[in-house]
Amino acid sequence: MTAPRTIVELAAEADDAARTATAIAQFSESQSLSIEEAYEVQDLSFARRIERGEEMVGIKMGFTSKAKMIQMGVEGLIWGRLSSAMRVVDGGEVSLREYVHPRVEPEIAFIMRAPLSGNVSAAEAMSAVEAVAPAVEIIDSRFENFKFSLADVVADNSSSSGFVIGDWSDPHTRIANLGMVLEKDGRPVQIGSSAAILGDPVRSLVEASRIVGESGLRLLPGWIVLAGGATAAVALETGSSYRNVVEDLGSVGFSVVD
Ligand code: OOG
Ligand code: MG
Repeated sequence: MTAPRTIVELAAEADDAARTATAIAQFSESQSLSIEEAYEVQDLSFARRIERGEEMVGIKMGFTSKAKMIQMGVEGLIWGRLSSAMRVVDGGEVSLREYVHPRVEPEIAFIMRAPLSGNVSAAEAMSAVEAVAPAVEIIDSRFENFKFSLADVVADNSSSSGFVIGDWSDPHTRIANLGMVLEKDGRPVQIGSSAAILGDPVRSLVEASRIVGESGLRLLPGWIVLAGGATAAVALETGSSYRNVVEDLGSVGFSVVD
């Protein structure tokens, strides 16, 4: 038996895998990892990005819809950290070479106006929001075959790897039940509603406030919060383009080059 790797070693492994787009074995296959330890791995792994000059620009919520939990076979709300280097401009291009096995999912994004942390009501959460927008998240598990336990995925920064934000709308725009269509090359490949995200994406923001509060953090002004995929995620293919078309909010997307 080899000794279990330390949190620092796991953080380095997760970060190297993401940086070099190389698949690794699930941590939980060779050692036990609590959810708390997994967030420590995420924290230290993200700190390596900061050391390389990336900036923390927000957070993403995960498994806020049934569709996502069913697709991945994992349950429990999770969160991950977004960095400046993960942002892709609306209409931009991504290269498959930068990822292991990337997928795209349709989301709703918030941008914060005021700090938020701990237990808040939906009204309190929304009063801290500057604007809302349609978004797509590019997720990429660093684990082989996109398979993981809840602790594994948390340690892997909840599969965060890219995100694209569309035009911002007034925060008073009703977002509780908007039609969302993920298109591939102009054809629908996933159809859903913002109501799939915890019944209303604002509940995801309420959960984000609570969950980061538990880690002693606050959502900061200017930060982006991704509410979570409304449908199952779709694998990216070279030469294709993807758009999330959201009723009343507009659309956002990108295309994939080799
Ligand atoms: C984990 C990330 C989940 C979401 O929106 O639910 C997520 C994964 O599916 O790899 O981003
Ligand atoms: Mg997501």
